[in-house]
Amino acid sequence: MKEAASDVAIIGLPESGKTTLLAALWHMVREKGACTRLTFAGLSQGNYEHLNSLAKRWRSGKRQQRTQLAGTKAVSMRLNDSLGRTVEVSFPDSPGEEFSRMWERRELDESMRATLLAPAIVLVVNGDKIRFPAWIAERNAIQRGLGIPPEVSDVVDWRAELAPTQVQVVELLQFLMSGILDAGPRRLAVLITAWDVVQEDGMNPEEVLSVHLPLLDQYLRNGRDSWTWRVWGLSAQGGAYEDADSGEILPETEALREISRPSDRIKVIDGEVSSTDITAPLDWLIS
Ligand SMILES: Nc1nc2c(ncn2[C@@H]2O[C@H](COP(=O)(O)OP(=O)(O)OP(=O)(O)O)[C@@H](O)[C@H]2O)c(=O)[nH]1
Ligand SMILES: [Mg+2]
Repeated sequence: MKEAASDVAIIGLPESGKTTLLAALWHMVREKGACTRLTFAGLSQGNYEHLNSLAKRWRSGKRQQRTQLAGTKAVSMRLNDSLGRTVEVSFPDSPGEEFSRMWERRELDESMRATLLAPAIVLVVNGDKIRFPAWIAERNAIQRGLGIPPEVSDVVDWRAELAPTQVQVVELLQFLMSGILDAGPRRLAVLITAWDVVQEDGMNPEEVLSVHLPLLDQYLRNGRDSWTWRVWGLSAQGGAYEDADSGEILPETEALREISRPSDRIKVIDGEVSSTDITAPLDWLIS
């Protein structure tokens, strides 16, 4: 007999890799013979045409289009584990701006509220697009000291959207643990995406978290909020995609297209171990 469905919500700032993750996940769970811990049980929300077109783009090595506010297509799929338990995985598949807005204005879109009450969260952070802290006051002082007039200075006034990635992400997690979104203790899988780029530093995912996102690392380690968490590296593409709009051709993208089974492009890094099972973090979330 099946136990009650668990729920997982996927969240992440703009361009963190949510749609690419959805495309690769859809490909994997729909591909015959793919070896994944969780297998496809059904689609609760969303349509096959939309998902198939995301997966088709993914297979042909093309970047996903930026998710637009209008025409947002929420997706919920049911996956089964080996014990017959069902997990319902929900992608608001809203643009990341929706999550930025939560941090910038402390506003929450009503339609996202139910999804964000999920007992388990996947937080997607693009390891190739981490915005590091910049000491604006210091840079202003240096430019003034050098006599650079303000009109040619490259220092801009602070705006919430310019805050470092880790500040935005920690605030987002705190938001999920307070007020109307407080759903008690929860599980959290942090996925550091674009791992094919990040891996050049030679660190494992925990090390990347502590070196490149130390505020997030400390927030999670110190248990200020009740997250039971783990971190993975994820390359849902397997490598860099060329910018087709500018006519770019990248040997790296070509090489990816030549891999005979597209699912072999995927890398999921758990500590020092690499696999192609993109469902592994989801399986941990419900274990
Ligand atoms: N190198 C590399 N780049 C990736 C990978 N996954 C995603 N990206 C890139 O990251 C950027 C954002 O990916 P999306 O999947 O569109 O991100 P998103 O979170 O859906 O973005 P919004 O919908 O705009 O919020 C794109 O330029 C992708 O090509 C990866 O595994 N490797
Ligand atoms: Mg998207």
